Amino acid sequence: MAAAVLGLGLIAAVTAGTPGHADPADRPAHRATLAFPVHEAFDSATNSGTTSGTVTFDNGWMRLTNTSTSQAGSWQMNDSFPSDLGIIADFQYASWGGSTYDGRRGDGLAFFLADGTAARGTGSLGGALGYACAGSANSCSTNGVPGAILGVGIDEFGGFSSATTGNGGPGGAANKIVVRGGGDKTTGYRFGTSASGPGGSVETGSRAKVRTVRISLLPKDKKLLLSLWSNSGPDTAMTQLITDFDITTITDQPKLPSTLRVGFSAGTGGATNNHEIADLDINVPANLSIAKTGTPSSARAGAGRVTYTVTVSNDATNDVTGAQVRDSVPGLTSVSWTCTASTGSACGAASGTGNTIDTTADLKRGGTATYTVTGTAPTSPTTLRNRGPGRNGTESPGYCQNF
Ligand SMILES: [Ca+2]
Repeated sequence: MAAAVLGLGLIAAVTAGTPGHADPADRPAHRATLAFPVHEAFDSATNSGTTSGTVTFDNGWMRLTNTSTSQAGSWQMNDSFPSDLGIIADFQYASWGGSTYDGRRGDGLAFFLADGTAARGTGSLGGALGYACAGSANSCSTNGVPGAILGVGIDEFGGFSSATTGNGGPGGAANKIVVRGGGDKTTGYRFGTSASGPGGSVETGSRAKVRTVRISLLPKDKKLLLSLWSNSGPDTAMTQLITDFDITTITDQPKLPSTLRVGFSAGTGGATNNHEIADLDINVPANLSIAKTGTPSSARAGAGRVTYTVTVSNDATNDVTGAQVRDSVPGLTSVSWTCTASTGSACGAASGTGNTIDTTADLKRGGTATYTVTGTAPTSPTTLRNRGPGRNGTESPGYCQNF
């Protein structure tokens, strides 16, 4: 009897965490140390953070500035998290409805990180986006966010690149995503790098054209590597705009504190816009891999029940909660599976049936979840191969979908 080659190598998608879709009531919103994943919907003035400056809440959006001139506002989470974990943050923003100065609306908004022990506060208005210090060329006279570590400006007007922002810069440049380093009072906030917005713009023009930005920050070999993705509106692809920029190379960059908080800020000057955040998800990066182990990669047709195992492993980077495990089981029928986890880790479900495994696991550093899959081989000779987007889930950082 001919052998039916069963493609037992698997298509697997392993996603660390599933941000953003569960009921916020299920989320740990307020703890001394954040438990990941974190979700903040900004649907109410009562939320997981504290505001300063011109912040209001409106129909599910946090409005950091309205369309009045010369404003700045900010929000910072109440709780902090260890800085050695790295983070992946996804947020949704809109910038719209303002009036122009010199032909452009503005100024922009920023995602930032600050020392978890620093006082909260807002930076300078206008082109400093409520994050950086500001003043004259290469010199600051008004303060930035206290104890700041990193600011990523979504800058429609262009002032966040200016020499009069954050003790210097390459010069005003509109529609950029701009990375500035940390600082305190009038020191630091130096220019790091910038990239043009997707499609050459960063302004959404309306809430309906909300954009999603993903920022990943990964500690690696004493470096702190920042990557950034943005889409250009609903149902558009995420484009990677910044890849592994090491923020420790920025002039006057502060030493990394032991804990961090996430914040948002925005500013207006002569140019204005509503600068708004709809949603924030934060997770820790995890480096998951997935492998078929044991038992044959081919089986005779009519061989009856076939069993193989799939092991999902978490490396030593971070514990991960709610990692998604997906596997398509080709060729077999009457498929069932059971899951066991290593000590301290947990299977989201102990067992399941069907040719699509779609489940979750909580995996400690170095932890594993092992799926024992059993199905019935086909009765006639057939070549069945399973070709997928990747054999493992290690496409950094912990996500292998949506890119
Ligand atoms: Ca919201």
